[in-house]
Amino acid sequence: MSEDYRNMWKNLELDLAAHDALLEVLSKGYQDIYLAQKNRPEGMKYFDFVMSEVHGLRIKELMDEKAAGRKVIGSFCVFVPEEIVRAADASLVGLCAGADFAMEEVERLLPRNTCSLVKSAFGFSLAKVCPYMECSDMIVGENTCDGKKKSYETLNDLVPNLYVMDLPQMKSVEGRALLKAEYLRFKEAVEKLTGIRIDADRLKKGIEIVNEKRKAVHRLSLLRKANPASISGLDALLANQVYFYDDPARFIDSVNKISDELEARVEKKEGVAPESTPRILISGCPMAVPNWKLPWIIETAGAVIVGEESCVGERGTRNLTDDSGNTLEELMEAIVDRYFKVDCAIFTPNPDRLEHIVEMAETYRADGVIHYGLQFCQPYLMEAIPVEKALEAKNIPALRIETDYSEEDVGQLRTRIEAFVELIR
Ligand code: BJ8
Repeated sequence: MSEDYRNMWKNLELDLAAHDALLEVLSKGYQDIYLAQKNRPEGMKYFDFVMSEVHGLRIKELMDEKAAGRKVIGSFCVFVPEEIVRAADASLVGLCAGADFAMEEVERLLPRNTCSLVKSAFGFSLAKVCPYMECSDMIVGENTCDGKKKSYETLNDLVPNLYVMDLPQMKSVEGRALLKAEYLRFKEAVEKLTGIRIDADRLKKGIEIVNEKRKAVHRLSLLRKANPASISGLDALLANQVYFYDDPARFIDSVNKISDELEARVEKKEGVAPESTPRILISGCPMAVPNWKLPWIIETAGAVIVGEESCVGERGTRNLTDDSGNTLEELMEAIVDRYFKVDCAIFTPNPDRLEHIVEMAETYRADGVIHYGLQFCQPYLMEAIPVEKALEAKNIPALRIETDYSEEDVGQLRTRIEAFVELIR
C-alpha cells in the first residue's frame, strides 16, 4: 500500500491498524469468492481494479474533488435523489456496509436484535475504518424502517454532519406531498452546503448523468435474460455495488464495455455455466460490499443468479427520471414521480413489489426465487410471506432465507440452497 494512501487515511483520521485489518479481510474475501470464479468476462478486470482501489484511488479522487471545492455526500438509501446532488457538482457515495465490524462497541449503542446493515454502518463509523464516511461533507439518513429511523438519533452523536430526510410510508396523495416537500428541503440543504444555486439547467444535467448510469445497468441486466447466462450473478452484483461509488462517466463506459462483450457472448451462446444450470432470481434486502455470502453460496451450489430485485439492483435503478421538463418545478416533479415508484418494503401496502418480482422472474427466465431477508428486518421478513404466495400463484418455486453477516450459518444455508437447486433443476 503506498505511503500516499496511508497519509491520506491518516488525514481522514482513520484507525490505521483497524483499517488494515478490514482491507485484509476484504482482499481475502474477494480472492476466495470473486477471483475463484471461472469464465469471467474480460470486462470484469475493471471492477477487480475498482475493488482493489476502493479505499485508495477512488478516495484520492474524491479528496481531489474536495480540494477543488466540490462536496461529497454520503447516503444509506436509494431514496436520496442523486440528481439533486449531481446538479450541485457534488458526488453521492453509498455508505451502507456489508460486514460486521466492532460489534461489541456497536452493541453498547444498539440492541443486539438490530439488522446487520444498520449495525455494520455503526461499526464502520465507531471503528473509523470507512474513508467514504470520513470524507463525506454531509451524511443523509432517512426515516424508512424503525431500525434506521431510531438509530440515527444515536448516529447523530457520532456524525455531526448528519441530515435526516423524512420519507413517506404510504403511496397516497399526502405521501407524495411529503416526498416533494422533503426533496425541496434537501435541495436547499445541498445548495447551502455547496454554495451552488440549482437551476433548471443544472438539474437537467444532474438527471442526465444519473439516467445514463441507469441506462448502462439496464443494458447489462437485459443481457442476463439469455441462456446460457453470460455473466455470473456475483459479477453482476459487483457492478451494481460499484454503481454507488464510482465516477459516473467511467462507470457508464465500463458497464457499456462489458455489455458489448456480453452481447458477443450471447450471440455465440457462450456462458459462465451450461444452459441446463438452474436460474435464480434474488429478491429482498440490499447487499452492500462485501456482503457476498448468499450469492456465493447459490452460485457454488450449482445455480446461476440472473437478477437482483434489490436496492443494490433493479429496485434501485428500475425507472429513469423524465427530463423533458423545462422549469425547475417540472423537473422536481419528475424527480418526485420517479422516486415515488420505488417499492421498498417500508411502504404499506406495497403491491407493486409483488408484481415486479413476478415480472422479473418471468423476464429473466428464473426457475426459482430466493428471498433474502436480513435477520431483524421486519419490513422484508414480513413481506417475504406475500412474496412467496404471489410466486406460488404463478407456480414459481420460492425459498425464504433469513440470515445476517456472520459466517455461522453458511453450512446450514448451503444445505437448504442445494436442496432448492435440486428441486428446481
Ligand atoms: S429503499 S430497502 S435502501 S430503506 S435491511 S436497514 S429495511 S431493517 S435497507 Fe433500504 Fe432505502 Fe428501502 Fe432500499 Fe431497515 Fe431492513 Fe435493515 Fe434495511
